[in-house]
Order: sequence, then C-alpha cells, then structure tokens
Amino acid sequence: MNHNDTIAAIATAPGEGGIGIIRISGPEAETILKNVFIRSGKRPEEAWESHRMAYGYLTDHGRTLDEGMAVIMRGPRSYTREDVAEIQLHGGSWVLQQALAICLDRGARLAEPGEFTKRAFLAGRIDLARAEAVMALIRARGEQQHRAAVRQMQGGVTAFVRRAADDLYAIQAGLAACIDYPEEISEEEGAAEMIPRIGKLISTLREGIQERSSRLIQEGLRVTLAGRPNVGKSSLLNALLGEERAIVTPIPGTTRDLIQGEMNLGGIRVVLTDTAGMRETEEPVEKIGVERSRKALAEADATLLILDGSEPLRTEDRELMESLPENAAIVINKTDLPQALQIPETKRTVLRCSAKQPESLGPIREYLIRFTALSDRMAVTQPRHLDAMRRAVQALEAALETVRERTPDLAATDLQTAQEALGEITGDRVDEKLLDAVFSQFCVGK
Ligand SMILES: Nc1nc2c(ncn2[C@@H]2O[C@H](COP(=O)(O)OP(=O)(O)OP(=O)(O)O)[C@@H](O)[C@H]2O)c(=O)[nH]1
Ligand SMILES: [Mg+2]
Repeated sequence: MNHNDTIAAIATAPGEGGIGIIRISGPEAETILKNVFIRSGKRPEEAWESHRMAYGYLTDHGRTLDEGMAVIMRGPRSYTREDVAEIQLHGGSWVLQQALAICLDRGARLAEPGEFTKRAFLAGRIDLARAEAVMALIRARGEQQHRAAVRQMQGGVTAFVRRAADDLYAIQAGLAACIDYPEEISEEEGAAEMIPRIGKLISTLREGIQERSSRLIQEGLRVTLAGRPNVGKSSLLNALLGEERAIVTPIPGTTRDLIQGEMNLGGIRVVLTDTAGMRETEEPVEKIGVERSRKALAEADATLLILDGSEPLRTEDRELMESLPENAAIVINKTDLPQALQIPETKRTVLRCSAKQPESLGPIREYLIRFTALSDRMAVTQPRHLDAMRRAVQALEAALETVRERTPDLAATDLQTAQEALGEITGDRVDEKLLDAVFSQFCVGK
C-alpha cells in the first residue's frame, strides 16, 4: 500500500440516508475537490478557506450530479494530518457511487478499510489502541461497551500500557547495569533488587487484565434457562425479552434447539439461551437438542433452573438440582396457578414468578444484574490487547524465574519479549502485518 497517494471513499453507511459523505485524503485532495465541486457565488480562482464549509454543486465535466456542501481541511489540522476534503451530498447510494467514481477518475484511489485511520496512526496523530477505539465506538452495542471505547479513545489504555512499559524499561536498565558494571553492584545484589520490581509489574498487569469483566463487555453475559420439559422455559424467555421469540405449546419437548435472545441489563448485553427440556429420550432430534442444552449449560455465566410450581417435584427436577453448578438459581414458575411444589432444602437462590405475569419478573432481573458488575481495575477490554498483555505477563514470569535462579543475564530476552508485547498494544512496536490485520477490520471510509 502506498501511503503518499490520495485516497477516497464513501464515509457514510451504505443505503439511503439524509446525507452521504465522500472523504478524500492526500496531497491531491484539494485539487480534486476544486475540480469536482463548484461553489455557489464564488469565482473558481478564489481561494478555499481551510475548515470552512462551502455550498455548491458536484459536477462532472459541466454536468451537475447533486448539490451539497464541501470543506477542505488542510493538514496537519485534519483526521489524517494530510489535506482532507469532505463532500456532503444527498445520501442516495447511486449519487454517492457516481460522486466517488468522479473523484477516482480525477486521480484518487479507492481507500482500503480503515485506511484513513491508518494514516492518522502512521502520521503519529493517534496510537494504535486509540485508532482501534474509533472502531470499538462505532460497534458499541451498549452503555458499557461504549464507555470502554471512550476510555480507550481518550488514551486510558495507552496510558496504562505506557506506564507499564516505562517500569519495564527501568527494570531492563537496572538489570543491564548490574551485568555491565559488576564492580559497582554485584550481579547477585542487582538481581535480588529486581525480583520485587518484576513481581509488582506482573501484578499490575494481571490486575489490568480482568478476564471476566472484559468478556462481559465484549460478549455480554450468557444466561441459560434450564429445566425439564414443559416447566415454562420458552415462556419465560419470551416474557423476559418482551417478544414472542420461542414457540410455546402445552406439549412437552416443544423446544428442540437452542434459542437465543438479547436484552440489556445495567448497560451490559445479556444473551439468554432457552434450551430443550432435559429428559431421557431416544427420539433422535430431541436427543441432539438435549446434548446442546448440556453444552449451553457448561458455557453459561449464570443459569436459571426453572421448576413448575403447579406440580410436585419430579425425578428429573431433582436430578437437575443436583447436577447443575452451584451458581444456578432456582426459578419457580407458574405462581399464577395453585401451588403444589415442595423443594428439598437448598443453598441456592430461589425466585418465584409467572411467565404469564410480566410484572413478576423483577426478581429475576435483579438476580441477573448482580452478574453484570464490572471490575474498576480493568485496563484493557479488546481481545487483541488482552492477548498481548497475557504474553507480556508470561514473559515477565519467565524472567522472574530466571532472575530468582541467579542468572539475570538470561532474563534480558524475556524482558524484551514483554516489552515488545506491550508495544503491540499502543503500536509503538508493530510490523506491517499486524497493522494490516488491525485496520482490515475497520469500515471503509473510516
Ligand atoms: N399458567 C401458566 N402457564 C404457563 C406459565 N409458563 C408457561 N406456561 C404454560 O406451560 C406450557 C409449557 O410452556 P413452554 O414455555 O413451552 O415450556 P418449556 O419449558 O419451554 O417446554 P419445552 O420446550 O417442551 O422444554 C405452555 O402451555 C405454557 O403456556 C406460567 O407462568 N403460568
Ligand atoms: Mg421450550
């Protein structure tokens, strides 16, 4: 990819919209803009003022395509630090495709996904974690995801990682000094000094990782509704979602496959999974369904074991009560009917509701919301960053081991590996391959 040419793309989402924006960045941006956009009430030779919107017409060799507004933002005061032109037109896809084609005809090249942001990164305007935050923000599907993206965009992740990298530099320098100048400080003494410092850095990074909170933000809370057939799992799923997501019938064994729906609790996405009623069966389809139910149960962050309050406890209910993990709560459903259920003593949380009475579902929501609490020590949330942090911790642990064994010179390589892993997060140390991998996940025009 050439980083000195001029790129162009439609920056707005595909489809019809009130307005659509063409974005151009690079040395030819202004020339192309002047060539295609005729300002109303101004002579062509009159200079364009930077960062000021002009009203006019997009034209192609004298033929008017659309009316709109345009602006030139001369570098370095622009998103990419290059000259950037933006043309706002009516947001029809044909108009925008034509407008883009005209800009390409005048010498621009179609931008690759994320190429504008990549240029901002290469120009040193933003670090890699902040560039990724732009995409995370665009993709945010809930309050907590959005909050994490804003924190990352404002440099929270970068600051955390750079502080760790600085501590690591100091450790590396200390270690190098005692290897290079053994007359000033013995290797033994020097190494002994490093042990608590490396240990502290490891715990700082470990704290920042907070796997559970990160996964909650990225993937949401996985909640599985379990129970024998006909207790009202699908009815509860529908009632919690407020929509008729799953089929409900009085016939036991109605649900055969996993059915999922999403809701939002405390700003966290909650993915509810309704399962096939658990029972011994020889019926092949249902058998697979029961297998899938077991798998969903194993992967869940929280489980609700549904029981039918209008019937006495059955063997299947009892077996599930015994086999489900400790964190599974019991939900006694059908409280609108005369109650006939007696349950054995249990340490589990027991909730009561009726799927037919939406106002009775409050306790279930309150119970689940407890699982959505996030750690305030969490520093990184994106999978790529978590992976790099984990590798840094691993390398530091290896270094600690070597230093403890009084062979500090061998620790240097591990410390360097840790330093490189941290550098991948901010982009202080990256290769073209990693950059391409990161930016290819962006939208075109961003
Ligand atoms: N009165 C009453 N009936 C309910 C309630 N919840 C579910 N039902 C009824 O119980 C029957 C079974 O409901 P489903 O939601 O299909 O039960 P399920 O657990 O998904 O059953 P399977 O898919 O067969 O495992 C249906 O006739 C529902 O209308 C409730 O709270 N009160
Ligand atoms: Mg069902």
